[in-house]
Amino acid sequence: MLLEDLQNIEKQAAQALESAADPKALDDLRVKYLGKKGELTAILKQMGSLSAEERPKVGAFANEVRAAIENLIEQRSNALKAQMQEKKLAEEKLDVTLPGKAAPLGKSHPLNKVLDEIKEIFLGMGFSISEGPEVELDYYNFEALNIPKNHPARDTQDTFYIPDNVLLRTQTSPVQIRTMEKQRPPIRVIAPGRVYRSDAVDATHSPLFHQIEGLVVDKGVTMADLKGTLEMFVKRLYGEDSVVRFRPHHFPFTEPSAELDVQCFACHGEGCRLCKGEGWIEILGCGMVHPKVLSICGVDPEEYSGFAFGLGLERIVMRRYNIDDLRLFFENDVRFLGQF
Ligand code: 2NL
Repeated sequence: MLLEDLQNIEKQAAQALESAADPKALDDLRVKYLGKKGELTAILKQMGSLSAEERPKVGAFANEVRAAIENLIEQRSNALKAQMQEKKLAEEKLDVTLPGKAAPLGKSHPLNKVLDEIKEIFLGMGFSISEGPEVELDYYNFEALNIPKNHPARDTQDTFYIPDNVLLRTQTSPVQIRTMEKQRPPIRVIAPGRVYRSDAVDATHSPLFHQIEGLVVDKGVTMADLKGTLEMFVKRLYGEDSVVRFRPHHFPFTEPSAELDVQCFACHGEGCRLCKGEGWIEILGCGMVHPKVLSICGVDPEEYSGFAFGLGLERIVMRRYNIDDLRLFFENDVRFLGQF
């Protein structure tokens, strides 16, 4: 009787396991047949009523049935795992021959394109690139540059002042003043960056624009170094056949001071629309660093001398790409930016 029951349990278990669809169903069946309160255990509990002769036979058979069911569970479990793995692989199937999704590529801003070119030229001449704060102290923007208190550049009409001697820098010279304070000569740096002036926006004015300043300080630096370095810069930027001239000028922070013009590349000095009939195009301002400025920065003007220069980036880029309105640089219309 019990032997028959055991046989039935094995048969039922085998059938049920056959249709167990997932690990949870499989575990439920294991509990149902082999668990402490399971069907096999229930049979074993009835063995007390058996004769001493029958008991070992039923016991041995019960063990066989348990082993058989365990074996079936194991097999079913392996089959389920294999099935799930196959399903997972099918779901993750990837066609590596499909064409990829093209990422829309951005472009460098025209100001950055030309700035990168200018940086390369000066890096090639042994300069390094320095940056500094756009919110500056009055001291670094004006005072240390020997710009007197009554100088028109200091006018509140032109400069964005923030209370307590703080302002938005109107040139990148403060970066170079800070460099001289920190670093002993020889110094060869350029300082590109944003500068601010309180101007109304139109085709040629913007309250934010970009400047590149340069500074060289060492023993025995002369006007010849200034002229040679800046002429070489212009030739790298505009072509080796460019013709330059230096015109006397005045800046409070340099003495002597000059402006550098390049001969108009459209009319070769004849005078045309590009150079507004001048024959020459103004590129930058420059000069020998004023001894007062060196002293203020803790550099002994008896021992060292230097030259400095400054140029506006926007004007150079506008001429390069024939852009007639400064506002285009700052509106960030992709139809404009995509053209360079
Ligand atoms: C211009 C003229 C110039 C400088 C900038 C400078 C900086 C230091 C000391 C002396 Cl730390 N000078 N900078 C010198 C001459 C001209 O800029 O027209 N910029 C647009």
